[in-house]
Amino acid sequence: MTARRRGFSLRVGGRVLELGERTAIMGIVNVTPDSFSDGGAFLDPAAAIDHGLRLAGEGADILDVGGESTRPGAEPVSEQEEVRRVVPVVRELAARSGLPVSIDTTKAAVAEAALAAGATIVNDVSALRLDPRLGGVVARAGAALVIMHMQGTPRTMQQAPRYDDLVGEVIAELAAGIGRAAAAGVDPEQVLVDPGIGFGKSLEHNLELLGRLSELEVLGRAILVGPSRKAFIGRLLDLPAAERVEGTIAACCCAADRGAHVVRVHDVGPVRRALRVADAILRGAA
Ligand code: HH2
Repeated sequence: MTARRRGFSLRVGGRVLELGERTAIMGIVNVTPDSFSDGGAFLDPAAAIDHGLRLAGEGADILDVGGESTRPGAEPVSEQEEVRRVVPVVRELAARSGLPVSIDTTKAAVAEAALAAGATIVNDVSALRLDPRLGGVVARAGAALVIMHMQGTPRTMQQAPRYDDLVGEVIAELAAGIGRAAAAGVDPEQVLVDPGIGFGKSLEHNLELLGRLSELEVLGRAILVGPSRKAFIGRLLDLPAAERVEGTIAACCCAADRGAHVVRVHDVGPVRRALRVADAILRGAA
């Protein structure tokens, strides 16, 4: 165990995913035409499946499949289209990757179809605020649930994000999300929390949230964070999304030091290698 990380056991299908000993990696599989960093690259199901299998080979612990971009100003996708994009990819990756598959969606119908196809984790960037049926779907499946903080909606969130007490407000809203999950019958042990890097946050907000990540431990849940290739790194380095891997690694190592159990990233291989070293140092310091 690292000095700063409590252990958690997530039930994912018939298996248990142990979190805490080393930093787990959620590899991103975007089956979209318009994601901010890799839109269109894996819209074809065969390309998305190959990509997911490659991330598994590079050391991912979870594969997160998404069919709708959440980038600022992205066009909404219909339920039917999102199901059509993600279900074949979830089915193949659940059967062939050997890893738990997560479905990145805010919609109950999409989650239901993905869970039936073999997903065991639901990653909801709306923290159960957008679809009142989603919590019940997660509860009935016995799935794990990621609850993420977002100020506003993807359409408006980056217009003028402001907080009186950033970390306090993020914690309070995540606590409300945990409450919504419990009210829907989701086992609290199955819930992870995420401060939502880039979702209604300025550069300074993102840096403060990553720097003070360990304060989320008061929620008593495993912590997931997604800094991968995001605009705050681009702002600091003045580089496009494809050239933000070193910045992503720096953010992931800082997050691991501040209690992150899982990092959600595009560049699994480089982040895995970096975290192996970071985790060894943190374990030695424990
Ligand atoms: N970030 C994105 C999407 N889903 N889920 C969680 N839990 N945390 C995050 O930080 C997070 C997320 C945005 O990244 P990406 O999927 O690459 O982009 P897009 O939404 O444009 O597809």
